[in-house]
Amino acid sequence: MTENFEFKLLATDGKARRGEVSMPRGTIRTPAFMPVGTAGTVKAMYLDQVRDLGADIILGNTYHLMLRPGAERVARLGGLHELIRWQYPILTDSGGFQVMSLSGLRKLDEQGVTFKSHVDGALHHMSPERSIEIQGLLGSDIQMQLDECVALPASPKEIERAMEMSLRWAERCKVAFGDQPGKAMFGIVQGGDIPQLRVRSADALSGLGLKGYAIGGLAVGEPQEVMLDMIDTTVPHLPTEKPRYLMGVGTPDDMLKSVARGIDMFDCVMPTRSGRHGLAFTRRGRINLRNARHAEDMRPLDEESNCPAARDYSRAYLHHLVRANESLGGMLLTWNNLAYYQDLMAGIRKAIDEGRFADFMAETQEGWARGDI
Ligand code: PRF
Repeated sequence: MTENFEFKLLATDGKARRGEVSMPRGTIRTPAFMPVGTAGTVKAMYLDQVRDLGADIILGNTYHLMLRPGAERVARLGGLHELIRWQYPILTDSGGFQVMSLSGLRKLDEQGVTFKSHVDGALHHMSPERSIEIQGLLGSDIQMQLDECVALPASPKEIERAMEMSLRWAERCKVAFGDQPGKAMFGIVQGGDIPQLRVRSADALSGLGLKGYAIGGLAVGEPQEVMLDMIDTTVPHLPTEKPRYLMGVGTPDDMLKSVARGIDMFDCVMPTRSGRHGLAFTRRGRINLRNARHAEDMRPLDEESNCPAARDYSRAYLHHLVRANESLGGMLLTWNNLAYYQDLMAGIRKAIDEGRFADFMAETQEGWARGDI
């Protein structure tokens, strides 16, 4: 552990990177998956469990926490770490993306975004400076710039306007964040599905000398191939010695293919949200526990897993819990899914260390394709 925010590259295998992000609250082994703890909870999980599965960092959301319980209140209560009882690093998303996907009525201009709360309908304004202030009040270790993410497909003009404004907001966020040695503020590359705009965004952000760089505006409606092309276009324009975070991605397959292209960090609601909806991720692919074929299947999800949810409960029972809408169904499947995601990342890190990432990726994909019956 260190007083400063540092990124060390430990090994590379092709474009895949194995590294460590160190900061006062802990070290993040990369490639890393960050479970999403939107509103101060990784839904349906105890944080002790999340930690035990191998999470070095979790994500929180500015948008949700500013509305409820409120950023100033969280600060009075001792900060987010203290409130939720998680002493390790927390990354907070800046709010812009959630405003666009969740809030009612909203207006976006150079000054920031004005929006109606999805909680009580109250009007709020968030500028780039206020987003950074809120993330500071929460006590976030890795803060994200305020950006505008455009859903695809979109017109080139619209994509360019949002990307250029996000760049100006990055500069304002950098000034607002100032110099905080043990913490970091990451910039976010935008530019939709247009290579020249991605390059322009990555070059300009790199010029700001930030401590880390995210790629945003992907997994927003485009085919996987387009997302991968945009990663290939962007990565060479980001500094080698800084961590790279692909926001809101993804499926296990998305993560393997993105690590192969030089991505270090991921977050996604997929393992938690789809767990609550009855979907299990396993070494043999996805299993939808709602399906009637599991009703009398006494096999566990994966008898070789270290996770009790995968190893000790029958598919018949999980099927029953999901069909009966019992909380335990969502809890067990979320546990299984986060265990699977963290085990996958651990496998990826080990493979890169040993210089066999390409083989690991092929074997993992073969396992999914083989299926489980
Ligand atoms: N910007 C921010 N958060 C995000 C995204 C983005 O573009 C995405 C896109 N996949 C997920 N979360 N600030």
